[in-house]
Amino acid sequence: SQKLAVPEALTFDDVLLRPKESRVEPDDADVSTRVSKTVELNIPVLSAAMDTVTESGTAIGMAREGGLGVLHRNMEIEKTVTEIERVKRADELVIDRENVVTANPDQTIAEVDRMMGREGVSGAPVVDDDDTVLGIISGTDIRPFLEVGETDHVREAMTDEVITAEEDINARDALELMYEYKIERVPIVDDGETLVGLVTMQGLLQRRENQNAARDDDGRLRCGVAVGPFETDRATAADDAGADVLFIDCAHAHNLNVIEAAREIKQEVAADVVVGNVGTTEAAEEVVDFADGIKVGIGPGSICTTRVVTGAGMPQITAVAEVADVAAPEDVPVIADGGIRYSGDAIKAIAAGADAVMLGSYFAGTEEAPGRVITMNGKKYKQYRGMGSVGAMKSGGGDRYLKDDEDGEEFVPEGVEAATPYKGTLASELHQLVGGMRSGMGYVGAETIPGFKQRSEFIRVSAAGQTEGHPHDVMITDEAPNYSPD
Ligand code: RVP
Repeated sequence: SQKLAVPEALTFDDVLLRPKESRVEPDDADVSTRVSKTVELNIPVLSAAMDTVTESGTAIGMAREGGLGVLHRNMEIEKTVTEIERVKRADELVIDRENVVTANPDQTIAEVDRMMGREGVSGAPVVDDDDTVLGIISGTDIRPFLEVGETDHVREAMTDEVITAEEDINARDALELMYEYKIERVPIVDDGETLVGLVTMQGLLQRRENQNAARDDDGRLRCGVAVGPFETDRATAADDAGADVLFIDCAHAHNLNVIEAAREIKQEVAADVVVGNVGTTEAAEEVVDFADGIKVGIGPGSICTTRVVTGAGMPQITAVAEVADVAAPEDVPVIADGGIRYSGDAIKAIAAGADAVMLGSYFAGTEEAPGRVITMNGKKYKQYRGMGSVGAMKSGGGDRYLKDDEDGEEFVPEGVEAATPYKGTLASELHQLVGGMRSGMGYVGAETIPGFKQRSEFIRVSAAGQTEGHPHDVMITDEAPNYSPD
């Protein structure tokens, strides 16, 4: 039958990269990339928009390492806005007035000591009721008073010759001031006296440590945000709050209503708009004219049951390649979303044509991911669930899978709820992931991501070849940081 003359589609385990002549050492591989038309990253990695993966903690960690976190949308719009603000403020040079902890000249030493402890700061500008800067008080100022004069006032203990700066100060000048006057914080003032912000040594050092961070033109961390295709309100609120990239969050974006709605959102916002998920040439052709990026993945996710529940899906290597064939000539970046278990999968996705990869399960076990650590049989885990699982849909994400009935009782889920081993910090996970990808570039002899996409070639792996590729015929005695047997 004609019906059975079907094409073959491939996924990660079906292929390997053909090793090629190389002079590229992994450390020399440049992994910077574009996630959308105007947003560049220093590593080609995104964390998934899932309520057990990305809130502001993960997003801050991702951006500091050079990647991008995409905030999930199982939250009120107001919370989306505060989460974006947290990311945007995290490494800001000048802390805004409303976030500066200040002291009052009439507070006692004991009071100000308690307040600084509570707020987690080691010093504070002293201001009067009109926010005029009168002095600055720090732990070192109050220590001599603490034993003898706890009831003395801040006014007596503070340093009243304050070094201040104007709002347009840059990082280098701020650091110079601090070294010159041996101070830890510089109040930022308007008209020479009114407090409008604060620069701290701690904040400056933090920024220095994250040389590779993904930042916007104002030096703030990059932040991605998932929005439903019909959530124009969330899209415009996120855009106003400073989101860099909006991700139209839909399990099947090759739905004409979804595409129309996504086009409307694109008209409304300044941020880049990534459209997804799709997995075919035909879907890519429908969106390539307006999307700033296209996200690929129909059913590859570790917690995803779309393929078994609906019978539909596309093995991920073929899906990425089909979309990239349409997107690349139009200069639209492609993101491979889901199914990545190892660094090798991630670099294979890039070889297939992706500019960046998105992962959920890989990061769900990190400290930064939302949720508590749970202990089962003496081992530590964190919860990880599909956004199309019953649990996630009950807390608001139902429309991604368009399955909730009127009263939300009879979900037909397309995801499961699970636990994933607890893994430690996001930075160490990213180190392994990106390190493995760099090594893959070394094996292929490519120094950049675009070069790698050009130069890489796949070979097809048999079942026997697949077995050979994993540790075999041995009993693993020590856990490797980047490999665990399935
Ligand atoms: P993985 O990295 O394999 O854990 O996959 C994560 C991806 O799975 C997400 O970015 C999303 O595209 C998809 N997902 C999220 N929820 C569900 C579901 O419930 N089916 N799928």
